[in-house]
Amino acid sequence: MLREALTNRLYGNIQGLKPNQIKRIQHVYRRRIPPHQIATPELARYLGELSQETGRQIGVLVNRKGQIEYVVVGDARSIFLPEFGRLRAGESRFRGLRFIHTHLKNEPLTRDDLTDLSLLRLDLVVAIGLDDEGMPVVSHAAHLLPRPAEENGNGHPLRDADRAGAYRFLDPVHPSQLDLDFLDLIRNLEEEFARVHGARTASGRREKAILAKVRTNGSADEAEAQLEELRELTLSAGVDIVDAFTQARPRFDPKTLIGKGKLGELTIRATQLGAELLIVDQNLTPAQNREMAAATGLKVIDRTQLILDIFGQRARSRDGKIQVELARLKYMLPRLAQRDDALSRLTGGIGARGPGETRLEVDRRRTRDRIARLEREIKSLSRGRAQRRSRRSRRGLPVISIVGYTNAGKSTLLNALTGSETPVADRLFATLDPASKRLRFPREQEAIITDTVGFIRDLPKDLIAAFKATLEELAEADLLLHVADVSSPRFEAQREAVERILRDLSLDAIPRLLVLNKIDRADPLEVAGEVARHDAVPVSAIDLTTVAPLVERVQNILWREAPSTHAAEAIRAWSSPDRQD
Ligand SMILES: Nc1nc2c(ncn2[C@@H]2O[C@H](COP(=O)(O)OP(=O)(O)OP(=O)(O)O)[C@@H](O)[C@H]2O)c(=O)[nH]1
Ligand SMILES: [Mg+2]
Repeated sequence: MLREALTNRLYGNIQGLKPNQIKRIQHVYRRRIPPHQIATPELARYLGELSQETGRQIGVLVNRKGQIEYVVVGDARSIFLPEFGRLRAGESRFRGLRFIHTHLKNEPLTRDDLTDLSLLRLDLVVAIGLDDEGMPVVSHAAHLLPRPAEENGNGHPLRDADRAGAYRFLDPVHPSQLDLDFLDLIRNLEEEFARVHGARTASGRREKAILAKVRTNGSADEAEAQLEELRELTLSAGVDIVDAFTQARPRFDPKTLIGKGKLGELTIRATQLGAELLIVDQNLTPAQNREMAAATGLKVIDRTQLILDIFGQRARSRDGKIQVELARLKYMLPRLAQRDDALSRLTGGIGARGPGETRLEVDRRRTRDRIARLEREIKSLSRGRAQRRSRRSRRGLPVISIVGYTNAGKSTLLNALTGSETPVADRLFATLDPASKRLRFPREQEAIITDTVGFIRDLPKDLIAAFKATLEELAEADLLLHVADVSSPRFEAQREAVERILRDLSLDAIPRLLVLNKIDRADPLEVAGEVARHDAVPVSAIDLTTVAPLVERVQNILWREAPSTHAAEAIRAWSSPDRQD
């Protein structure tokens, strides 16, 4: 029975076709396939005939009712599917569309066919191989698999994506013998996908991520170390990692950072492992983020957003919350401005419409208003802190600020020095709010010692701006204790990153002392080398017996062995020449 065609719009390469050919290709929309069948021999013949005549591949996207939703024209060797919304790759359902198209030279499924299958999560991809007369001779078909296949079958060469075991090839048969029950097949597959993913999500509701890093220059070791840091950041954000990889490329792909083939592979992995997040070790432009999300169906998170998320989870005090929110809004704003066309592009062609322009205008204006308000609050915050500082400096106590890479042991050291119990944790950015404590030295001397938020390589600039109030505190310090984890394989890179940030914040004029922490876990020879190289002090902040030399050294710096507090005053003035008190 014929039904009214949904549309007669043709997609793809229709230039140069004769009006009569266009009309006959449009007639393909009138065909219908019984739901249990993959394709009918009649449809195969008709597509073959049109392909033969035009010298172009012709394809159809068929829904589960057997209706043809799209008719697409390619060229002699390839065909491009129209842009339609991607599904979220974490889902266990497929697209609900299968792609059936002709191959003029009876080629087997191509790499592009298989990429479309996985990227678009098609139900099935079918190539109808034609002979020289345009008669269908064989159909090649493949579908996705929920887990790596043991065998590949059918003599198809193994490629990377195959090794990931992403799809199964059906036996090539003549189109009239494609008698597999399509609906049965797809239902079983979807159930299996759901089982695999369900079993994994049942263990907890944490999100799952695949990590990716693109290496354009620098060594493989360095890239590996950076990926390791991304791992720690991800875990600190409370996200599970199901896979991670680096890709070496001469340069970033300007649109999607990662190459198209790799993205396809990654989407397959995400589907198999039930991941819904893709976390990349680069900072993405809003456009790149959009492209990558569209290409993979995954939520894409860049390094800045990951760090912002961690900060968001950690912020406890009012100050901390305001600062983090400001940073997040600033990060969001340009992305918000892009959202309308992103959505309309993503939903284009499938009917659903994105939110209207007005709604987004409102969102943007509200965001800007809120940013302005938060900035005012932060200004007043800064003033409050400045007042507190000046009260403190009237009391004449020198200020020591602990700085250093996140997780270096800053808070642990503060606790060890002052006998306090600032929370400590083996995760990144455990401390967000600076805590100030009194530190009593043996010779009746006193100082204020402050713990700060940890630093990290490529600290997002919005975050630095937002944490200005906190970081300003550092400018008033008489001594910066730079705590570094000497047991880390990334010690040198971390030490340098901190030095760079101090320079960027114009804090490098303040006297500072490098403290090599976690010596209990480090090689003593290496520690000795670093001590000599940087005139540093070794400690193990978890072992109180190791901190005495540090206390001694600090005391000597602040008071230059002079026993009176008057001298301390003098030295404080000496040690930070540009303070205006
Ligand atoms: N083995 C060993 N572990 C240490 C030492 N110092 C700190 N740690 C551990 O390192 C982890 C991080 O310590 P924190 O004091 O929270 O580090 P932090 O520099 O304040 O980190 P953030 O606040 O997250 O920037 C904790 O698990 C500490 O117990 C040490 O000397 N030796
Ligand atoms: Mg801390």
